[in-house]
Order: sequence, then structure tokens, then C-alpha cells
Amino acid sequence: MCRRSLFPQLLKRTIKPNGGAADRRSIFLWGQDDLHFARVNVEQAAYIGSAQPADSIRRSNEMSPNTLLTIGQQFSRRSWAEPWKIKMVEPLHMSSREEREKALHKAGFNTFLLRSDDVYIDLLTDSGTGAMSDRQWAGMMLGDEAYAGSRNFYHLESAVQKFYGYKYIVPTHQGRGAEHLISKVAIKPGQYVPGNMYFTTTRLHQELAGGIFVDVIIDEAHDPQILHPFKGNIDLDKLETLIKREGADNIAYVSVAGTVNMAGGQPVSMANIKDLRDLTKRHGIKLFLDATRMVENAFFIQEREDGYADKSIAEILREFCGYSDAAWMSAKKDSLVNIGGWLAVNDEEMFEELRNLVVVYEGLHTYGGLAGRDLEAMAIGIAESVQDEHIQSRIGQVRYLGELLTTWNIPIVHPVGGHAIFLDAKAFYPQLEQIKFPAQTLAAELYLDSGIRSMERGIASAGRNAETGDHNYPKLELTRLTIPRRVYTQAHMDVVAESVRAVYENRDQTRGLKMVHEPKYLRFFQARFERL
Ligand code: P70
Repeated sequence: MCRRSLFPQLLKRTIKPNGGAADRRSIFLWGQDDLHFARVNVEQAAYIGSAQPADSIRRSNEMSPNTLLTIGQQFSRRSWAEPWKIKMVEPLHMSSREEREKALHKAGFNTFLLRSDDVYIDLLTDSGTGAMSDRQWAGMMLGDEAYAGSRNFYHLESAVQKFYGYKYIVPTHQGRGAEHLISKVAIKPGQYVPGNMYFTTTRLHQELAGGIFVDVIIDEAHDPQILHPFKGNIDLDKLETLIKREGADNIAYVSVAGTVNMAGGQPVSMANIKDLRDLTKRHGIKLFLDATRMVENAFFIQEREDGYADKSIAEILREFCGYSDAAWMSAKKDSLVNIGGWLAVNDEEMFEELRNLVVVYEGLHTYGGLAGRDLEAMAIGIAESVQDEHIQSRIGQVRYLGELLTTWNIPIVHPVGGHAIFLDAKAFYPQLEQIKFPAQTLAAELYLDSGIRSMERGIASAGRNAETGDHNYPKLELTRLTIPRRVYTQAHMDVVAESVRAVYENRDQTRGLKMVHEPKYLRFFQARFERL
């Protein structure tokens, strides 16, 4: 491989500015490698991100061709490292190919049905799989397990108020518990719920409450190769058309996710949420935020948006949340805990309703289905999650894997998002029609090669159309390599990259899968497949 090819040659490719004044003042120049970019501001040409001025590239090129370079040096930047050291380790099981073949058959070619003991590197999800800090573990010992009024609840309440800025907090056992309650309270049957692409559990709860989900994300989000700094943005024209067509009274609320999971962990810009706030205010429509990976979203705003380079992650997070009326959270992601979630609102009346409903479905309003110790770990995790150095190294690790795969020309979603690398299974297996489950097939092949567990995010996840009963055929057919927080090392990422490459090199021999068992709800969790 030619080392020179690793250096970003800045090209004027892209970009259709979308969603707000700040974006419109910038032109993004993306590197040939699709990973690095420079932003040229109309007022002053400014380089941000990891794009490099020409002289540092020249300096690296002067090194001897045999010099071993760190990845940071290869990209002409200083390397990052984790802001922690390891105090306790969990041994992993390294299985043989024969064992994996057996395990995969037993699991019906569905990585959700594998036993964790049969997995080597587990990239199924970043949900609840992070490593807690020594402070969080110490906090667990301070759990106040009173049925009512646990002191840990008040710690959590203060942390959410301080870092996210909402007034009233209701704890829930995890994200979908919060989604259930807010959908029940805020949606009248037949109302529309526009959102920036769907998330499986979010949409299901909206639909179970009688809502009709409408995707109003910008078109760029549906194309894995289009480069856009804020691919999670809402298309304000699409939203306005829906409001005009259906009337503001028929919109329950606008549902915005901070970093859009199904689009590849893509962020929403501050300009977009501000414009969205103005638009919804004009029509008297509420704006609710899925804050699950909002800290990661804040990182991209700091990196890419005019005026935010010198603001802290905590400041950006507070400002962004300030444009919404309410939020729900799966704390198992950004907040560095193994279980937990919450709902937060500014409206007192709505809070009263939610606080009442939580006792029916989750538990009393001061524990919401969690132990006191879980609430404490969450309160501490929130404070740790907004530290700039934490989020830089977290996203740095995801990018590292992306850099390796991109330089090997393996098709992934660009730009690389916050929590995962998404392999583009349609491009990986052009010979497979979507009904042969290319992303599910790729997840199975990766597991067979090395014991790495990934997750299908394509046709199996998209389910069926409620009216026609046919499969939904999403544009994106992706296999997600999700990176747990503070768990794996750079060497693990090397092993993952090499395994993806080995599967890629054998891609011609792959024939796909057929579904032989299909559960009614969220079928991807328990569906079973057979080889074609
Ligand atoms: C994942 C997890 C959970 C999630 C999320 C966003 C943006 C809400 C939730 C729900 C777990 C998962 C869930 C469904 C299918 C596959 C995996 N995402 N909003 O791995 O939160 O899990 O706590 O109920 O990403 O992406 P919770």
C-alpha cells in the first residue's frame, strides 16, 4: 500500500449547505480519503478537523520510506490516547472456527441470539456495554435503596438539570421505558410524528400510541457515500410541507435525535436545531429530543460548526438542549452506565402526567425501575461523559477503525459518525438482492471469521409496512460495528479491521440468507435465518 495515498488531498467535492445560516457561510473541502476535511469560511479561510496544512504533510513525506509511523503520523496529526488507565480486566474467550460455525447455526444466523461466551470482540452495541469508572463503582456502594425518596435520585436530578438543563426529571429503567411514557402522553391517535430518520424502539412506541411516523431528515442521510458535516439535519422544507398539508394540530411533536443512529451516527447542527426551533414555535408545535447520544453530537458541533471551536462540550450540550421542550435518554450510551434512562420536561403539567404514569409501568417516580445504586452511577457518569478529553478519545477510537477500513477501500458510511462504523453491505455484496439480507449475511460472515459480533441495520431491522404487509426496503443496508465506551484497545480495533478485510476479500463467494422465523415486534432481535 502506498503510504502517500493516506494523506488527504483536499478536493473541492461537496457540499450542499443545508439547514441554517452558519452552514451557509462555510464550504467544506473533503479529502480523497473521505475522512478528513477542511472548512473554508467565507470570511477567513480556516482549517479545522484533521485537515492539514501542506507543510506538515511535506515534513512527514521527508521521512525514510521504512520508518514505521503511528496512525496519527500517517495522517499528519498528533495521536490521541485515552484519558484513563486500566485497573481491572475481563478475560475473553477465543474460539475456533468450528465452534463458531456451531454457535452461529444454533443462533439461526442472528448475532442477537449468540451467547456472549461464544463472542470474542463484542461490537453488537454500545448500549450498556461501557466500562464504568472507579468513581462510578464507588458510587454504587453509596446506593440508597429506599423505596421512596432515595438520595441517589436527587443526585441524578441535579446532574440532568445541570448538564442537560431541563426542569423536571422522571427516571426510567432505560430509553424505551421513557419512549413508552412520552409517546403515551404526547401523541393522540392519528397524529403525525416527524423525525430525523426512524429509530426502531422510538418509532414502535410512537406507532403503538397511534402516531404516524414521517421521516423528514435531509436526503443526504440516506446515501452512505455523500459527504455532509451534519447528515442528521432535519429538512425544514419537508417538515413545513407536512405541517401545511396536515395542519399543525395534527402534528404531535417533532422528534429529533442527537446523532442519528440509523444514518450512521450522524450529527445535527446547532444552526439546524435553532432554525427548527423557530419553525416549530411559529406553528405552536413542540420539539422533543432523543438525547441518547447528544454528547457525541456536541463533539461534532465543536469540531465542525462556526463559533463552537472554543466552547466546551458541556456548554454546547446545554445550548442544544435549550432549543427543545423535552428529552428522553437511554443512559446506557453517552452516560457510561450499564442500565438506566430518564425523561425530562420543562412543562409542569406534562411532568405531572408523566410522573403519574411512571408508577404504572416502571416504578415509583424516584426510582423508575432502577436500584438506587444505578441512579448514582448514572449521576456520576453524566458528569464524566461531558469531559472534552473523554469524548475526543471515544470518537477518536471510532475514527481510527474508520481510517483503517477507508484506506483499504472497504465500503463504509461516510463521514464516520459517533458511535460505530457502519459497513455498507449493499456495496460489499453487490451480487445480493436486498431480500437476501446482505447486512445480516455480513454480520454472520464476520462472526465466522474471527468471533467479532456486529449488528444488522438494514431490511431485517426495518420490519414490514403496516398497511401492505410487505418488507420495508430501506436505502441503507448496513452492518454496524459498534464501539463500547472505554472497553477495547487500539489493538482490538486492528484485529477487527483485519477481519473485515478478510471477509471483504472473500465477498464473491457469499450467497446470502433467507428468513425462516419472523417475530411480530422488532423482528431483528429474534428472527432466524438459513443459508441460501
Ligand atoms: C443500540 C441501542 C437504543 C436506543 C437508541 C436511540 C437513538 C433510543 C434507544 C432505546 C439498543 C438497541 C435498541 C433497539 C435495537 C437494537 C439495539 N439503542 N434511542 O444498540 O434505548 O435500548 O435503552 O431502551 O440508540 O443502538 P434503550
